[in-house]
Amino acid sequence: MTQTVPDTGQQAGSARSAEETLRLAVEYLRGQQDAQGWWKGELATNVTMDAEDLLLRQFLGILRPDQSEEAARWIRSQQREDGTWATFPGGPADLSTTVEAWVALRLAGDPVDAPWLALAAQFVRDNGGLEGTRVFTRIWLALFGLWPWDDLPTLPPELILLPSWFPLNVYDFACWARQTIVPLTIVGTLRPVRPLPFGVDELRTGARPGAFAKPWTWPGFFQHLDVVLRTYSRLPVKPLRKMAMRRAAEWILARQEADGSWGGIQPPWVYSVLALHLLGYPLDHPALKAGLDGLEGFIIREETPDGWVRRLEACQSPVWDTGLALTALLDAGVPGSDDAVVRSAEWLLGEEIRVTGDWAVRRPSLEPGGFAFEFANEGYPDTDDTAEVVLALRRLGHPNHRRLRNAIDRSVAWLEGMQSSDGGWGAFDADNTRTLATKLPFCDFGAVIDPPSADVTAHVVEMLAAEGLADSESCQRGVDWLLDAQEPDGSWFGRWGVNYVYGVGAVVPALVAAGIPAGAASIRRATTWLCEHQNTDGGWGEDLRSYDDPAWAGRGDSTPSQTAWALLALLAAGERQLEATERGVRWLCDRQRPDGGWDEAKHTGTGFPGDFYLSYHLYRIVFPVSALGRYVRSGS
Ligand code: R04
Repeated sequence: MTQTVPDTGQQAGSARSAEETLRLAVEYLRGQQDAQGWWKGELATNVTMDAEDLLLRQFLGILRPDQSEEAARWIRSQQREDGTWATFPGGPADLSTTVEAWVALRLAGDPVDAPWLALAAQFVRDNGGLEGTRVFTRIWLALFGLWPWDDLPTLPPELILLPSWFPLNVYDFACWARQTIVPLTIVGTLRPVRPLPFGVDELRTGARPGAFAKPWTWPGFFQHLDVVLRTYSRLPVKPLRKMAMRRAAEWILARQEADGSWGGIQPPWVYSVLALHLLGYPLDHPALKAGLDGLEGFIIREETPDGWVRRLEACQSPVWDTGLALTALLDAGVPGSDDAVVRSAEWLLGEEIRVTGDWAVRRPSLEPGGFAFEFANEGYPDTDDTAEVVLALRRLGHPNHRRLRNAIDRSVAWLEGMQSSDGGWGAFDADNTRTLATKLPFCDFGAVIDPPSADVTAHVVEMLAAEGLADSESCQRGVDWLLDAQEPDGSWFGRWGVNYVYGVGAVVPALVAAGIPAGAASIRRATTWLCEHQNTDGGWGEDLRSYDDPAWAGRGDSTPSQTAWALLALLAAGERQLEATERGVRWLCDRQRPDGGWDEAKHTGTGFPGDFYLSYHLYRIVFPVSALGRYVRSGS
């Protein structure tokens, strides 16, 4: 985009200066703040959310025509040229997503011979059919009698009875998988079928399940175990089943959050609603009513030239966004006494978690503390949000200094306690590293454990160092973990952001903060990697395909957030004068919109590497503001 702003004399030509770009961006960011002090950008994912929203409502008998019409309009708007759907913009056709979108559009009344559905069906048949879709997709089909419950992996509700030391107990699963699986054990036991007025034969290949793998391999072992479990579930007398079902229901009810959600994320939420409903809870029962009303609060409606569209956010990110926005404003030089800063800090302090959650199963003597990602997720504070919020709050003088300090001290203690035995940090749990769960045939989608990652560990290390704890044993073990995790090419894997650029953008500032000299070999290799992966336009970008194909590591069209991550690393490494840094800054200045924001068409956030991606709509502003702020202020 060409700029029409007058030359400020900063650069040759008519380009906008870094100072002016920053000033406009700060104004834009201020304009995005809610009156209550928080920021929240949309969290975009893919159309399985919208398809499942319709399927849930249909199943419960509460689907309204306006809802299916508006969701269908959104789903159609996301269809690729070839009639399929992807899990991220610009991505390849995805079989499960295409099947779910096709079923949702049929439900909304699109005729089976509509050209756009015929194209999709052809793709599905040519690429494995229903038979090749993920387990979640086939569960949705089974609910409507379109797939046999018997042809799904069994997950018995008795799982909830296993003690936390036993292999494959529910606490071996990452919290997001745990909260999904427990309600699904109930659904998979009750096996409801509510027919639809249409079939899905257009999507079948007729393929039969393949032969069992050898019993001494994991796939084979679990296939044989499945036969045993299925036989058990057919026994007329199952001594533990009734107790297990009751315990599972209690487990679910005890974990509903103040906004009616479970874990603040769509899958546990939707399956918990389903499970309670199937157990006989009426839709006007307080738990179900809160669940369904709360879900409606995650709906975004928008008027488009084609009419209203409706889409469901998989999750909401206010605490994360507010922590990052506050850091960005402070990086830009906005004073701690500024009204926007004070209001956001005040709001964040009110979000501190003071009760224990599932994390206490692995750390029973640890005092509660920390922050979660969402408005309401008391059971699942995470280390990443806690580190980022502390990094922001600690820079403020607060009118009530004691209150701020106490919250920070509790967060620091909680984070130290949440360190895994190998020295790194996972996002929601300590030592959530048992890989047995990943071998279950049920778990064919997404990450199901939460082991330490470089990005999260870096955020915690950076925070400990900022708090003066760089020399503590906890921080030093974190540093060692990070040095150990560096890739041979000098980068770090990005678990929650795309991808190696995110890893480097998190780890380099952390290592430097923790006292590793900018000239150390590890830092040099990282900055060299960045310089080698800068685009010719001066920006950085990394395609989501980097998670599946090493050829894409560090490569892709430049985006504002990824360019900013690279700059944050270069600036932390003391490379302000480097030409690569200047060109990166120029890329941001040249691409800024007249209103002070940036466009970002790609997803740069990661839900599950390879399977599920997120677009945080605020990333395109908060990270450029931080990077430009640190650039401008380190130059004076
Ligand atoms: C960027 C920092 C993130 N920090 C906290 C993470 C918060 C969000 O975490 C999740 C978001 C998710 N969405 N959907 C799922 C999910 C899981 C998360 C999800 C869960 C289960 C299944 C499918 C999707 F942990 Br099954 C939006 C670390």
